[in-house]
Amino acid sequence: MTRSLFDETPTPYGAPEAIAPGAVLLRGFACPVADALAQSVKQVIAAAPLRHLVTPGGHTMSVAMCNCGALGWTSCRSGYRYSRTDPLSGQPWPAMPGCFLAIAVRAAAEAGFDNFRPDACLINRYEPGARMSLHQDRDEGDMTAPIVSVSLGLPAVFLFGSGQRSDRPARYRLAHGDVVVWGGPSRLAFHGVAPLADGDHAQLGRQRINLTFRCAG
Ligand code: MD3
Ligand code: FE
Repeated sequence: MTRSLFDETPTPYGAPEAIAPGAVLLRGFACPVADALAQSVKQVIAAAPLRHLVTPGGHTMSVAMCNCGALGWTSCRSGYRYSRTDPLSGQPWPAMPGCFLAIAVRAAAEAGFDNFRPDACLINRYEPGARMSLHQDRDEGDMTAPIVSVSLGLPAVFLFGSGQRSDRPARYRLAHGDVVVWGGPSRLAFHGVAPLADGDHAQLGRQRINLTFRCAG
């Protein structure tokens, strides 16, 4: 696997980019706090280990997940739901680290959402080959609130469709430190992630971590 010097150059934080109605891309926005975020991810997953959820259809997801905050997203026989406790331990999810909440609130404000107070953060861990097929996020209680996503580690190709699964999705490369705010008409758009290409990230190694902040309750 060859890597160009270009891939390792941190993305400079430029102007917010509107990529769809209600969707704002903040390239490199989390770069200044990326090390602190990665450190906090380690602490959270030490308390609530990453696990591969089984879909209600019986498939094991290639992405490994866990949660922090008051509510966590999990699968069960009948579908998906937000739960106050980790089904693996029966304990509440780890608290949302202060640096998580701070970057999510700042990013939302940058995109025009002034009172964003997420109560859930889903941590997704992609190893090479892991992917997420096109889906909508519709288990959250407050659909007027945006979802804020923070990418760390290896770059991924993010697929962004319209309101219909059948439309051919647009593709965006999301790299270390990139933040996207998905609100308004984009909140219910179909989206997914193409299989992760192998690589070795200077800070995170052979993986991509994605944090999504949600108002679930
Ligand atoms: C667009 N995660 O956890 S983040 C997910 O990179 C999820 O791990 C992907 O989709 C990842 O549900 C994508 C970007 C994202 C998150 C939520 C969205 C885009 C979205 C909700 C609505 C529209
Ligand atoms: Fe999603």
